[in-house]
Amino acid sequence: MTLFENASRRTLPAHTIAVLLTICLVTLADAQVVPVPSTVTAVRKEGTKPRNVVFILSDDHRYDAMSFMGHPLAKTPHMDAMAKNGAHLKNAFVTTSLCSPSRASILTGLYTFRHRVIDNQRAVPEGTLFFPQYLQKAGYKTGFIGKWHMGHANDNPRPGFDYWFSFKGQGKYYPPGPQYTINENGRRVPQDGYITPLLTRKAIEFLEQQTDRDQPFFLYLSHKAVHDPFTPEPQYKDSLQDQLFEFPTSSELLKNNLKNRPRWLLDQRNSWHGMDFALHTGQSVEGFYKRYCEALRSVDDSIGAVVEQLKKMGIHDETLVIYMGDNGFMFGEHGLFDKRVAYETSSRVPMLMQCPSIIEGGSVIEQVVANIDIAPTVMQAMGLKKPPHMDGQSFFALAQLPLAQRKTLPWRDYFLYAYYWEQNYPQTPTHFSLRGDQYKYTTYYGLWDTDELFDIRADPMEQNNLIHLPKFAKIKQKMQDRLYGMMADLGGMEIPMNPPRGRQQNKRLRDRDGVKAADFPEAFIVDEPLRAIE
Ligand SMILES: [Ca+2]
Repeated sequence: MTLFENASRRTLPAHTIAVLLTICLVTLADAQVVPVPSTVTAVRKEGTKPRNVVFILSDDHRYDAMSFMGHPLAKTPHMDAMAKNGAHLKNAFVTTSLCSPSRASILTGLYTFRHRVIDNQRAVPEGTLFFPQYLQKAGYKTGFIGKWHMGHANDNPRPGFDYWFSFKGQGKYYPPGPQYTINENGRRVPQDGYITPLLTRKAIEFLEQQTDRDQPFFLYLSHKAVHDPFTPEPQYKDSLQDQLFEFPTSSELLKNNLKNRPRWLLDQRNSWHGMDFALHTGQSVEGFYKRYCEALRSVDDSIGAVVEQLKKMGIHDETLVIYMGDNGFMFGEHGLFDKRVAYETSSRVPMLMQCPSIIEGGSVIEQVVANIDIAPTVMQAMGLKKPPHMDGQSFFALAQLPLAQRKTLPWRDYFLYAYYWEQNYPQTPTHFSLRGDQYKYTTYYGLWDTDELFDIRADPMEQNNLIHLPKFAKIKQKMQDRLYGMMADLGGMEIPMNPPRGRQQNKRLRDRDGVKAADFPEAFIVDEPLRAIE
């Protein structure tokens, strides 16, 4: 019995059946890798009304730093309101946890091994297609405001946008000098003060100009915050200074490697990306975390201002608003200070969506969704078919279904993650990870080190590496086979490489055992020779 037959027998409403059928077709179309085309062809879905969409992205916002999730430091009333008025996609991930690769996946709908933006140092390869190009081709109005960050070389308008307001690379919280400028549609304009409210004002201006109700619009508002150097807006600065903070249990310093941790992980603790030498400063992770949450307040205000503007324009209920972070961030988890790795706190992101006319308030979506799904989702909401070359799947229809139907839908059962080593930050190796609903397997490629297997249901903080236990050998093998099978099916069996560019951060603090490398995992150590040769 097909899903559609199943749905028909229960005499579901016509709208629900249409949604289910759409998901079936989308899922079936994902069977093989289709090359990226050389031209943009926007194909409209018959009988659908294009919807306006606002996509708000923040930088390095970790999945749990929202007050409705009970976070001890974050204050996010507007994110909380989005969750209440719409859906919280509680299992949202990025396929590579790093600014440029994740942004490239959002804009292309492709895994990193296909778009090949593997670091933050350079522009996208020639021939890259961004999904707003399809929206523009369909006659919709598109705007990009904020951080682009694929390459530091220039801030010129990129294809797919009618309105452009952006800066080179990471951008700046405050203009570094009077000569500093931002690119507004090819014109140089000064940065007027602290960045987050400035980007918000530009977003509101863009929305105000969308007065033609027959021309749908797409706004991509991409915040610079809350990337380091964590710099709050003056009204929020030091507001969390006296708040109590506890380090996560996984930050405990281990004196040996009896727990079979990867050597690279133990070494990374004393590095630019480790809690003992964070960003090569002597500062505490606690102070960094508080400033990060203070800077997040302005991003939250920005969401509130955008939602308020949609209300003013009378289009609040029918406009789809999506909020997400480009990657997670660790403040002491596993002894680390950054993202890049496949651990949950790094690869999970916050994601919220609202569209009150079709999405029930307070919905919680359990399905694993990802950055590669944004392009198909926005395209579906705007009445366009997903181009066949994209890896992601639309979750727009998923969010509209009642919980009971949502649970029976075909959806991805395993989530694939990839990170590629770069010389700038040599402490994080190339690795591939597969996350199922119970087990997560991660392999570190090209290192003499231990892989990891976690039961993420029983051990969500990934503290007990099961990979060397004989009773998990079959599960490890199954996960490994599935990982390489998926990589082969999706076109990921070649490792993308770049020549080195930019500074290398490879220093360690001597007085924190900096001259010593970590112990080998206990499972690698034997006391007697293993073989005798005659
Ligand atoms: Ca980022």
